[in-house]
Amino acid sequence: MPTRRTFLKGVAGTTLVPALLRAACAQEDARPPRASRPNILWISCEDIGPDLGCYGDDYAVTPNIDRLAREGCRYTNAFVPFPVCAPTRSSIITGMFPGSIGSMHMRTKNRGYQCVPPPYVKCFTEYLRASGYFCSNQKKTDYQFSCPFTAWDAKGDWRNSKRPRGAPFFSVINYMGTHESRCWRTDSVAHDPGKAEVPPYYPDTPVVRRSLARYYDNISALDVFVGSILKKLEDDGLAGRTLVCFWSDHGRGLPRHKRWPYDSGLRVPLIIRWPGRIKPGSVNEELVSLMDLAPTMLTIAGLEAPRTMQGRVILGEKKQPEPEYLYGGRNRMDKNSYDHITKTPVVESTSDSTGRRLVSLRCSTEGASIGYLLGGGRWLLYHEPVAVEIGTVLRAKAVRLGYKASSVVEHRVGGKSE
Ligand SMILES: [Ca+2]
Repeated sequence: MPTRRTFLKGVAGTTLVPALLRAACAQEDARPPRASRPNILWISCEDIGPDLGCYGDDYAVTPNIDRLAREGCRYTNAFVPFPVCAPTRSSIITGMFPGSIGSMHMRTKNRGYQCVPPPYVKCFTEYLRASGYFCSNQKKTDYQFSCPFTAWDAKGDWRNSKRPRGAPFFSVINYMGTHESRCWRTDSVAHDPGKAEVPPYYPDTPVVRRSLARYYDNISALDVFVGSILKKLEDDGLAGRTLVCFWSDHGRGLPRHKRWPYDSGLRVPLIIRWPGRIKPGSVNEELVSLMDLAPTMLTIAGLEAPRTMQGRVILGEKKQPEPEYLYGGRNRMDKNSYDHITKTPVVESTSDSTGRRLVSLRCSTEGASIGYLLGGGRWLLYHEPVAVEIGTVLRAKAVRLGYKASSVVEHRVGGKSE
């Protein structure tokens, strides 16, 4: 009978579909009884540091999150590997450091390319799903690569009608209301700007104070949202057998926090409630990375984490020792498109010995394919000078695989060398 290790090895191989089918069948026998497989609910949010009442922040109004901490464990040294959304989210979903899978530049989405992780890298939810978990995501992905169709069953939460009756679930609900873009409007704030604590690296001005008040207003709205999700879980009678994990994807969406690899950008809140398994009101001071969540979720679901995962198991029977260090960093921020746009081709025309006009094209982006179009014809790959009539209009553009195409250059062929 295949073991779980051979199951994971098979999933990570090149014969993915047959391996998944074989392994999924094997899991019906090999996996632990269903009762030992907890439901898992992640409530994630954007762009906040541990600026919550339960972390000792008196300015924050967060009764629901504070209650979650009283019922679970509050991690005081939780960090993300990169201080910005997409690289960190690529790390959370794969259990890998962004710099080791090519996802370190912010951001690939809408930039015309995506990162290509090593072949053994998978979204950990692919393993959960193959083992029988119903996995739903509401709804942010932002992984730096296109989300594979094998990663999620549906959007929404555990109530989704696609969930098989009785199947354990893994649901992620992401709250966008604390994103940095929601801090820009400061015309009306509920928190008293005069009571905001201004960090020493900010000027103490009304604009700064109102921005901080807005930031905390958004956290209060997040808290209401968290309370509604937890109530929904309780209403469904699931709170006692569901692990709840609350986290933020990086620090404050304010200058010197988000995008910067100081504690202000890398340190995040992390609270985990697991009834019967985690002592209520406990505090964990270990160094923990959100990259650790992937292998941790797999092991508490009764699976083995692939050895290639760089995160560690922070919870449960397979818990691994605290590391001496965590690694964090940053790379390009919102600038990487400059290097991934193909350069526009250069057009030159000359005459050959018979007086014909010959058009030559070249592109300074190594490896780019140059295409040309004559009149109303078709785009063709350029490979040698093209003979044309004087007055012909030639259009050209280029593209390198994985890059955005260049802009189009238009050239009317004249009678002299150009
Ligand atoms: Ca974010």
